[in-house]
Amino acid sequence: MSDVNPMDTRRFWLRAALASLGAVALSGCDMVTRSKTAKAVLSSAEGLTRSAQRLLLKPGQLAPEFSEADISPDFKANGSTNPQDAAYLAHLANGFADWRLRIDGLVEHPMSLSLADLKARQARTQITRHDCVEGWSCIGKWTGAPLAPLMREAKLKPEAKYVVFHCMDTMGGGDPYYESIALDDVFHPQSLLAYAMSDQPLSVAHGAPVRLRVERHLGYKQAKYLERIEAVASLEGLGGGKGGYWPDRGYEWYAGI
Ligand SMILES: Nc1nc2c(c(=O)[nH]1)N[C@H]1C(S)=C(S)[C@@H](COP(=O)(O)O)O[C@H]1N2
Ligand SMILES: [Mo]
Repeated sequence: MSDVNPMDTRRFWLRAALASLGAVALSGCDMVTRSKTAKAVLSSAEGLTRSAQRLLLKPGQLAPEFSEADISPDFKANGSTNPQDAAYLAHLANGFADWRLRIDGLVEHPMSLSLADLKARQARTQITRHDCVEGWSCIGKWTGAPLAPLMREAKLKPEAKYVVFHCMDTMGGGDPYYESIALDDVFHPQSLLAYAMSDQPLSVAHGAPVRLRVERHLGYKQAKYLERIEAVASLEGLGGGKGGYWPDRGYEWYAGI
């Protein structure tokens, strides 16, 4: 068994556990029941993953990429899918012409980028699998500006340890959605500021105008409706202090898969 990749073994174990909970097909994506048991299985797998991934993955290792034929016909939308926040609706109404993505915090050169600025940059397209912690997966095709060159241009100060993604949606008027990643993922080649899905401008449901793709992580890290990228030394002063909307509510911050 020495040539068996331990990650494959772990994935097999996870798949087997999920299959035993009863997998069903829905909307062209893999779906498992949203039972408490499914969530418990998934979150214990996340606990395993955090240490397993740190041991097994080299920092630049890529998430698997798929072919056009693998793309899910109907990629599920989840979480906020139609933000009603006034500022978001105003941006949507004028086609995001005045929308800017700010890059600030612990950087030497703060930036403010229009959608056209982002589209004028180097682009990358990747077909990857999105795994939601609720127990479904879809394969989608994303195009966007790689994060690494932008962050090199903004130039992190030495104290910067994390990058925080601030979103425009507030989940029904509550706390704004946000997420954060560490520097290995900031400079990972598959980390994208995605503005297109299946060669079309990103829909509102999937995060228009721009969302993060950080492919070695679970769905809730894939922050939609971006407006600001902030470099910070610590996650303590933000939101509930756990580095993200869902981590503040009990999910693992390190959502590696
Ligand atoms: N701003 C924002 N980003 C978000 C969410 C959200 O509610 N708001 N939900 C997260 C969750 S749990 C998942 S699974 C994915 C869903 O992305 P999709 O709608 O493109 O499938 O977005 C993530 N990013
Ligand atoms: Mo999710």
